[in-house]
Amino acid sequence: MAGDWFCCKRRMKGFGSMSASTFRFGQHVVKASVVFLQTESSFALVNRKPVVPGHVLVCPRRSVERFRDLHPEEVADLFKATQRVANVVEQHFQGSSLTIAIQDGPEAGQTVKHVHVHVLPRRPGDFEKNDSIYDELQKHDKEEEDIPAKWRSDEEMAAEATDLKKYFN
Ligand code: AMW
Repeated sequence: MAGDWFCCKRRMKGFGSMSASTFRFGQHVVKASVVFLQTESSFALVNRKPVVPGHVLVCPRRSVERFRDLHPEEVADLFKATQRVANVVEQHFQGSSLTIAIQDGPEAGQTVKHVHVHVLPRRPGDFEKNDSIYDELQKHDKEEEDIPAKWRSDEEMAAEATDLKKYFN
């Protein structure tokens, strides 16, 4: 049964929640303070280097690299969580549209080897050319761009996660 499969998987290596205070995000270990939603098999975190205000990430708990690696139940949970998160960040960051994207594999711009959905609130005129957001997504976390000096502080990220958590209580 799918339910049995899922219960077993929860106890297996690779499951994203490493402890009560940390989550695995590919090669990264992120503090629970930056995670603002947890569901059965997914979690959502704020971004250390957002492309626009409110640019957040939704991930499966199980740390798998490619979208094809997800079990159908995980896909369903991931997209249900993404829909909830998208509604919240659009409202909270006064967006009027959303860009929702997965960079699935290195040639698509993926740098973190753990499936993640980018959710970005959009506003009129936020980019001179609307689709430039995809160029920005591709390059914002490339090596030369992704240096600690450009990351937000733990405190700023935790404060944003605290604000977003309130919508899910
Ligand atoms: W990819 O280019 O793999 O589609 O996107 C990775 C995303 O994860 C980027 O938006 C990047 O800023 C973000 N990111 C990477 N490491 C962390 C981290 N430790 N905490 C929060 N966001 C992160």
